[in-house]
Amino acid sequence: MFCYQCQETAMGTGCILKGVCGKISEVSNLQDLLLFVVRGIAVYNERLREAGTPCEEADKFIYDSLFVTITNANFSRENITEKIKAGLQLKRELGKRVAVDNAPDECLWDGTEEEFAEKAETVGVLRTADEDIRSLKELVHYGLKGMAAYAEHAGNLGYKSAEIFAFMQHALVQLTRTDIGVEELIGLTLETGRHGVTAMAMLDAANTGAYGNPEISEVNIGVRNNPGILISGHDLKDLEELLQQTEGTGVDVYTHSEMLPAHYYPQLKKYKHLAGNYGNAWWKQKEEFESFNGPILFTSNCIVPPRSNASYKDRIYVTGACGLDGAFYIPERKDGQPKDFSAIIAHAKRCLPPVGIESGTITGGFAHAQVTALADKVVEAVKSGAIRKFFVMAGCDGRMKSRDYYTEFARRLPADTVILTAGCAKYRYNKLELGDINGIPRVLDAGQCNDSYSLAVIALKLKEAFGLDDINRLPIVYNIAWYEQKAVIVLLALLSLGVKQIHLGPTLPAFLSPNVTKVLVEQFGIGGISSVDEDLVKFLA
Ligand code: SF4
Ligand code: SF3
Repeated sequence: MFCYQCQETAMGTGCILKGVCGKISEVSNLQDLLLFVVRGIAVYNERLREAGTPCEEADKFIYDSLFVTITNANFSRENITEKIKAGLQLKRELGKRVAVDNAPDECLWDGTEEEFAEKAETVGVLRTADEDIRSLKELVHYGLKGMAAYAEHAGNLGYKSAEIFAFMQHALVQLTRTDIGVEELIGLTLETGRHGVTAMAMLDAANTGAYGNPEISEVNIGVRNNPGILISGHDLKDLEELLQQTEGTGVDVYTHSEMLPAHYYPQLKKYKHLAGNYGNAWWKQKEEFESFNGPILFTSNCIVPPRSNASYKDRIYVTGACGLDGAFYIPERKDGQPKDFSAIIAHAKRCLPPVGIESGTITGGFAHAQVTALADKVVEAVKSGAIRKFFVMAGCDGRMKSRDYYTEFARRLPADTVILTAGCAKYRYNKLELGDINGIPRVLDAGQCNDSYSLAVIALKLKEAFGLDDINRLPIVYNIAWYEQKAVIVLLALLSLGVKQIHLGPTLPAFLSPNVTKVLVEQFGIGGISSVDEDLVKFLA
């Protein structure tokens, strides 16, 4: 195996024996093979689209499979093998509908399951010899994975975009080319960012269309005395259906990690048995799931495969793009019917209530509409000097000790600064007592990682309010923590909006070659982080 798609990659260079995330070599290779098949499907479907007859099943298969290969979503050998078989079948059918001249191996190869392992070893990241081409191809691939995740969540709410599907497939086709050069790939990277903005805007429209605009909300972080189901990941449709099916059953629903912002939506917070948020960011789940006592549902990343002796091992349910051997899989919706959560609800009823690990509340709900409603107050606070600077500290959390930097940085920011956040990065500082400025909390949580879109909208609104011609003249510093590939699409989206001087930590991506890093530094002023002391001086200057 060779995988270097996330921030925790082994030795900061690449996982080669087993993933730090727990992904075994065989599964990593199968994911590479799935992506190879997906690229072949994209070639056929692009031709069909040109002919005006794109295959919808292929659109869905492509974004779903990209999502499956995102860090910490799917660890199941069986599930990914089945997906490859389904992909090969789909590819055969598409091949009957359209001819492709000079078809790449991605189109031509059609092996049996016995041949998967051998083929998989030849189609991964290292298939590309040139390190800069490889770096840019993977950068685009990872951006597409993030975009696919957002397309899937929006799709679950009935929002689809032919433009996004066309772009994703166009980009995948470009990635099959062995003659593509650095300049073309840089152009493709920027285009990926532009379409990332569209995908995030679409998901924002889907979420707010279905559940209303997030509003300032207090979320309980303690527990009640009923059995509970803990729901993790990012899919709000799954949560809504679970809430509907648990209503009146005596089972409470708690959110975990990236599901926390569900509490900010009027149409989700109205459920009285949406009891609170349990625990912290994804990487703490091994200890926190023990004491939850009830079943846990993963609707997307981040899963940490449990230890063999974990008490909660038989309480894990997965759905959507998730996969974990030994976990109970809840099938997709069919014929417009909701998913069937009866098994997990019955399971919860047999369990003890959760044991509390915290108490009190946290506040969030500062997505773009809510912040816009407060715009006058915010602008006034900036003009009067009460707010000196905003720090966008969105992104991901992770288990590396070096991420203590973000807690320390937040703690030591002066009292006239405000943190704008989104994603699970917030768990590094959202329970600190950082106070408020004239009633504006010093940590404004816009939501999940995909709601980073809100932060961009807020920046554009502030630019307008201050009559500036350049988004980079706002008093905003970007100090972003990344981990997986959704952070990659967020980064590319911000670059496409013209945001410069983004600081990325705790380490720069291993998949950026020295030359590609140089381009990002020269063209966009991207930089890493250093010590809290140094960065505070530098960023406040
Ligand atoms: Fe390693 Fe990250 Fe890939 Fe997992 S996803 S195998 S930790 S680089
Ligand atoms: Fe977190 Fe996995 Fe990225 Fe959605 S849940 S931000 S890491």
